[in-house]
Amino acid sequence: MGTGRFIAFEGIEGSGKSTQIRLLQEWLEARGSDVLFVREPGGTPVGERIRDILLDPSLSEMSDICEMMLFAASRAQLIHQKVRPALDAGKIVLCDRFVYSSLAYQAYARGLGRERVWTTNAPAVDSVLPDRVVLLDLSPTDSMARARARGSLDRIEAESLEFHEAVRGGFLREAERDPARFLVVPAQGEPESIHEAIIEGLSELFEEPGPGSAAAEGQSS
Ligand code: T5A
Repeated sequence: MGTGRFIAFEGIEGSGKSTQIRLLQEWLEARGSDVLFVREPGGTPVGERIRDILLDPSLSEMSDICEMMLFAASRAQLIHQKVRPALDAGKIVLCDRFVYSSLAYQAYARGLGRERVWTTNAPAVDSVLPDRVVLLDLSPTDSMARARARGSLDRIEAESLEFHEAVRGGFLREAERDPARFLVVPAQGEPESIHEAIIEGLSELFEEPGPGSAAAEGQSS
């Protein structure tokens, strides 16, 4: 992978991912960073068409396996067309959801199993894993209240409270498996204070290499 930085935001619906990504992007750009924002499913012309199918409430007959593969297909195109080139160009990529959403929703909540979902996604991810994953943790009751306040629910938002509990549990299990990669941030409270917690949690990713450090001298120790 290139010299850029890859940060994924995860969490149940309405946990504030878009809000926090926007705040982080503004903060990074004010410091002169070159930032690419992408979202899943979607983020490319191919992926946005797949997104329309995935979220269409009229397609309730969609099988769980079909759903898993469509998310992976959108992801494959995003990595190929946007994420890998941006990382190779040294950009900071902020991604609204990534493969951990497939683990939480399809492996845990749908019950397809972690190994099957991971194996299906391996060629899509193509070894491009985020440097850090910001998990915005919110209760499903609060999440659904925020989603309903915005209007009609999409195909996945319309699932039961138990489903969304299982999704939240799935994310927390993934965070426990990989604590060095995950930053778990409570998603209650003012957006600005959540933003500050994220900046603090990610600070080592944005530290400038000091003069004389290995990174500054181009060494790869
Ligand atoms: N999915 C996705 C899978 O099943 N498998 C996969 O592999 C992938 C990639 C995507 C759906 O697909 C599923 C998951 C999803 O069901 P989406 O429309 O992209 O659908 O859904 P979300 O990513 O969940 O997007 P949302 O917009 O619903 O949630 P966000 O981005 O987390 O939240 P945000 O920032 O838009 O905020 C939601 C509302 O809450 C308010 C905002 O103003 C907004 O109204 N808000 C706050 N309110 C109070 N306090 C705060 N701190 C707040 N922060 C934001």
